[in-house]
Order: sequence, then structure tokens, then C-alpha cells
Amino acid sequence: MDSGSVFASLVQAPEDPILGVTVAYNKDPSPNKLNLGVGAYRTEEGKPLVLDVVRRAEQLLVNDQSRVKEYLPIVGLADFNKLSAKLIFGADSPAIQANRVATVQCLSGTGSLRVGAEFLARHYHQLTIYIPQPTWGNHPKVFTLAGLSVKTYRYYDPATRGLNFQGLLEDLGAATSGAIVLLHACAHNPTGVDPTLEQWEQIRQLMRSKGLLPFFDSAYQGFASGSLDADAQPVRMFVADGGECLAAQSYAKNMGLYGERVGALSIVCKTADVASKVESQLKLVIRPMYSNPPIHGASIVATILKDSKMYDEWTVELKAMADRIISMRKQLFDALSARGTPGDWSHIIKQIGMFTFTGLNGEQVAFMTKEYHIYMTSDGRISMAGLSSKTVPHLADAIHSAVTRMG
Ligand code: IK2
Repeated sequence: MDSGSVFASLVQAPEDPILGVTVAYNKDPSPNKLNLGVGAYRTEEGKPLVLDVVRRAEQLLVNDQSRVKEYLPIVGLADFNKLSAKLIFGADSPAIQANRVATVQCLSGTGSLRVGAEFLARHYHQLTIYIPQPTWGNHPKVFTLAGLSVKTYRYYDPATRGLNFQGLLEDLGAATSGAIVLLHACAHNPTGVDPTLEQWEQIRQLMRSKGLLPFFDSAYQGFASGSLDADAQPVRMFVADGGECLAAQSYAKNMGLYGERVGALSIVCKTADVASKVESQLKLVIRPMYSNPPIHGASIVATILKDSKMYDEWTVELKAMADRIISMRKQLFDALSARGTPGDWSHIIKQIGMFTFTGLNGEQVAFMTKEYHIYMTSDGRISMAGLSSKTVPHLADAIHSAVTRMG
């Protein structure tokens, strides 16, 4: 009984649409259950993966007796910040060379987006941010709570299961001049559909001509193509033109550091003087929010990024994760073809990154969960990284059954 509690009038809040899938999965006693909800990498054996290079970096850190547990500065670990900027903007980035980039360590991708949004709400003249339709479910909440006003631009075309490029250009073309635009740097979540480099170039020209401010969300660098440099190309195109932009980076997926909460926010400015002022204001955003960021995850990342041998090892392990996901796409596509499942499933092999946006509707998803114990978000997104050769047939059976019985 909660009567007498000062919180008695509270209503039970719903579970998060993505993380709530894992909560439901954990409660299911079925031995055949499969969690394809949250975007978290699993091995062929269905186990979470800690990269070998991460284990080695941690060992080095533990063995180093000179290391202490003092507070980091408000902006985080200096080495980590420099190396993170290099990772996304490129080692030879003119913006870095000219000290025009302010980088602060934040709590993974989400924290970087939130700090960036709070900064913009305080200091940018336009409070409107355009986000793609659809997008990662947390985006509108992060931006709204930071004080920005969220609008959407067309992105995905359900008919082609590809990019609605015309719609995107029209919506950004009609956007309020100076507005902020959230762009997924690569491996768009949830659709797995990215613009081509030629399309990125058109987006860049349009945005610069209207003075729209790009805010890149880079949660999957290396996961789209398997190459860290190739996946950063869209961001680097925007930096190369000398204009300003923001970028939020996460090491959750590409280094498998999910629970370490390690990421960075960079703001590329026109001059070093402005970048220095921006950094000083970012500190005022961060200090009352969480004071300063945690030390362990950032130390792992810095250890790996500054040692060329460890960096190379990381790229090999990252490519192996990306390749396993690509092979899951092929296996699922082949399994559906073998079953003669009605419909065109070629988008499974065309889409990139961690997710396939299957096109299954909410009813079909609910059926698959009830009858096959397969857990996924109700928008029909499946995390390909949660799949293995052993579980592909079970998923293909479930999709086949859902489509033929509830099509
Ligand atoms: N931005 C995007 C586009 C993301 O996909 C994520 C991670 N989402 O993962 C959960 C899921 O969709 O299944 C983030 C930002 C933030 O990730 P983090 O804060 O873990 O770095």
C-alpha cells in the first residue's frame, strides 16, 4: 500500500521502448528466446563481447602503479579528447591543426548529445532542431528536455525501404534559416539507410546555403563499412568546407564499451579564439550536471588510440564485428528466400550497420514475440548483431509465419 506516501499520486511510467524490450526478454522463461531489441553486439555464441585489445589496455592500466583515481578535469581526459577529435575529423584535419575544435569528454553518445543540446539551448540563436523521421527514440526526448524545439525532416521511404532523398531536400530546404539539423554520421538507426557520398555533398551544399547548423550523431563509426575513416567521411566533408558543426561520439558500439559510458562532444568553430570560449562555456554546462566524467573508460580508449599497434588491433576486431553482421544479413536473406517468404527482402542485405528495419508491423512483431519468443522493437527493427548462424532459422521461421499468417 502506498497510501500516505508523498508520491502516492504517481502513475506507473511505461518501460523505455528499446530498453524495455530487454526487460520483457529477461522475464521470458523460454529456452528459445532471442533478444534482437537493443543494439548490442553478440558473438556467434550469443554472448556479449569484450574486445581483446580492450582487455589488454585494462591490464596495462591496472598494472600501472602510478595511476590514481583523482577527479578528471570538467572537460575530461585531455589525451582522450585530442585522440577522439582525430578519430572523427581525421589525423590531418585542418580544423584540429588550427585549434578550432573544442572537445569535451561526456557520458557516451547520449551524454554528448545532451551536453551539446544544453549548450545550444543557452548560446545558439535558433532553438529549433530538425531530426530525421524516423530516428533513434531517445533523440526527441534528449533535445526537448534540453530546451530545444524538435521538428522532423523526411528521411525514410517505406515504399522503397530506402532514403526519401527528395523529401529530405524539400524539408531541409524549407527549414527555418539557421536551424540545427541532427544528422546520423553513418549507419542510421533504426533504418540502416545512409545517403551516398554524392547525396551527402548535396545535403552539405543545401545546409550551408541556408546556414543550417549540422549536429552529427556518430554512434557507429566503423560499424557501417568496417572502416573508421570511410564511416567518418560525411562529417569530414562538412568540416572541410571551413564551416561550423557539432559532433557527438560514442565508443559504446565500436569499442564495445557500452557500460563504461565513454564518448565525446566536439564543436568545430571558425577560429581558435571562438573554440576556446566555447570550451569555457561547455564547462559551465557540465559542472552543475555531473561535475566531471568518469576516468576508466576514457583511459582505455586513450591507451588504445595512442598506440599504433593497439589501434591496428582494434581496427581488425572492429572489422570482424562488422563482417559478422554482414554475414548475418546474407544468412537471414538466404533463409527467407529458401522458405519462399512472400515479399522483397533485399533490403536486409542493402541496409547497413547494426539494424535491419524489416518493414514488419506492430501486430506481426507482437505475434513473433508471443509465438516464437523473439524480442524486438515494435517498429520492426531487429538488431542484426544479436543474431547468430544458430538462431537465423528460428528468426526466418518466425518472419515467414508472421508474414504468411498476418500479411
Ligand atoms: N545515437 C544513436 C543513433 C544511437 O543508436 C545510440 C545508441 N543506441 O543504442 C540503443 C539502441 O538503439 O538499441 C546513441 C546515440 C547513444 O548511445 P550511448 O549513449 O550508449 O553511447
